[in-house]
Amino acid sequence: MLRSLQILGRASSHKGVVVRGMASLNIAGEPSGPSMKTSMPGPKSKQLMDELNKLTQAGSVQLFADYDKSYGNYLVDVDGNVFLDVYTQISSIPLGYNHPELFALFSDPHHIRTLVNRPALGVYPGGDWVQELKDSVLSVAPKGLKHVTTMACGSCSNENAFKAIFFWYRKQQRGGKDFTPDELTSCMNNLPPGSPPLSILAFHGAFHGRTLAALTCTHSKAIHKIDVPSFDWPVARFPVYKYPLEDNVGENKAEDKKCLANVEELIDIWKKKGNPVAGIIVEPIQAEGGDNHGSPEFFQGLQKLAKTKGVALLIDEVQTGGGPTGKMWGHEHFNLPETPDIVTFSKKMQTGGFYHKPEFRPDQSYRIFNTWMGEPSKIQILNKILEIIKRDNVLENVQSTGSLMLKQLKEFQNKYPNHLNSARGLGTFCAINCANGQLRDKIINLLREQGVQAGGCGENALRFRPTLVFQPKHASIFFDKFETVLKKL
Ligand code: PSZ
Repeated sequence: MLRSLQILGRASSHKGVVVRGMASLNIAGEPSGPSMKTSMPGPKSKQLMDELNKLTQAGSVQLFADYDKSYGNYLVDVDGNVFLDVYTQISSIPLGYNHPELFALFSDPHHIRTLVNRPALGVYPGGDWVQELKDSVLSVAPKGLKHVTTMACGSCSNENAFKAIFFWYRKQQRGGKDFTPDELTSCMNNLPPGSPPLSILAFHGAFHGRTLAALTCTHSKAIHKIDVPSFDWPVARFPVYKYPLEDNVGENKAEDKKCLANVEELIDIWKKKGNPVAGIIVEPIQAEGGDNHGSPEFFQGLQKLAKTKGVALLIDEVQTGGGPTGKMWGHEHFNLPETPDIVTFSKKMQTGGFYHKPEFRPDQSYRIFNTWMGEPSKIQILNKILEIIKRDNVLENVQSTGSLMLKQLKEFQNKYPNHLNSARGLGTFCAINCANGQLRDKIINLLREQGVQAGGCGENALRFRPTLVFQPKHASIFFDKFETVLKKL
C-alpha cells in the first residue's frame, strides 16, 4: 500500500509537460464508486435486448452500455447504473474508458484521416506506418523478437502464426529447394504433398480462439467446439496444481513432470502416425479455461522439449499480454533461457498480431496476408497507451495493486473456506475458485447487483481483469462489495 501511495505521489515529466500526481492513472470524470438505479438488467437494456434478439442470437448480451458516460474503471449502462468494471470488455481495456489523452489524439486531423481512410496495410500503408510500428508494437517486443506481423484479432493472429510455423517446418524439410510441380498441383485439391499432414499441439483447458484451426487448439468448453470439424491434432495435459502452492511443492513438481512426459509422448505418437507436430501453442496462464497456472519450470521444460524435438513454441499472449500480469508479457515471469519462437497478441494491445524470430518470416510475399492486416488508427492509440504506460510506470501500479489483491483474496479464502479456495495471480491477473460453478455464477450475479462487473472462467473460477489503472482505492471498493455478497450467501 505504502509503495503504491508513493507511486501516486510522484510527479513525472514527458516532453516538457509535467504530469502531477499521476494524472493519467486518475482519469478525469471517473465516478467515486458504483451506484445502482435499477435491478439488472435495467428496463432500457431489457428492451434493447428483446429488439436485438429479433435480429441476432444476443443471448450473451448482459447490458447495453453508455460509452459516453463511462470513465476510467467505471462502466455506465443505458439505465444509468454505474459499475466498477473488473472484467473490462473481456480484458481488453488498458487505461480505462474515455482516457483524456487517448481522446485528445482525435483533435489531430491526421489521426481522423487515418481512421476514415482505412488502408489495405499489406499493399498501401501510409508514410508513417514504419515509424508507428517501431514506436508501438515493436517498442515493447519480447526480448530478441524484432519481427512483427499485425492482424485484426486474437484468433486470426494464432491462425496466421500456425501458417508461419508450417511454412518454416516445410522449408526445413525441403532443404532450400523450390516447391515441386506435384506440391503445387496437389495443394489445389487439399492433398499431400502440397497440403501436408502437419499438426499443432495444444493443451486441455486451452483457449486460442474460435476460427477453425484455432478452435481445434481450443479445449476449454464443449459448447465452443460442438458440430465443428477439427484437425487431427494432439491435446496434452496442462498442469493442475494443488493450492496453496507453498504447501504442495512436491506434488506440483510431479504434476509438471507428468505433463511434460505427456507432451513428449504425443509428439512421438503423432510423428509415428505421419502427422508430425510442427508447433506447440500455449498460454502463459490458461485464461478462459479457468486461470490455470503453469510453473516457470514447466514452461522452461516445454521450451527445452520443443527445441529437442524440432518443434516451434508459440506463446499465446492474447489475454496475458500488454501488462496485466505486472510485466508486458506473461512469459517474462518464466525466465525462459531463450525467447519463444512466436508470441501472439491482441486485446489490450488494440491490434492483433504476432512477433516472430526471423526464420518464421515467409520467403514469398502474400503468403500471410489479408485485406486490412490490422488497423493503423489502433496503432496510433496503442502508441499513446504505451507512451503513458512507460511514462507513468503504470506496470508498477499493476504490481502493487495486484499484490494487494492477492493478499486480500487469500484472506477471504481463509475467512470463507466453504465458498472460496485456490487464490492465485500475477499482477492484477488474479482469480479465485468458488466451491462450485453454481456458486460462482451466483456470486457474479450478486456482484452485479452491487454495481460490480466481474467475470468467470473455467468451471468455477472468478477472474479479475481490471484495467492497468485499477488502483488500491478501486480494489478496496471491490473487496467491500465482495464481502457484502459473501455475507449474503
Ligand atoms: O468466448 C470467447 O470467444 C472469448 S472470451 C475471451 C476470449 C474469447 N479470449 C480471446 C482469446 C484468448 O483469451 C487467447 C488466450 N487466445 C486467443 C483468443 C482469441 O482472441 P479473439 O477473441 O480476439 O479472436
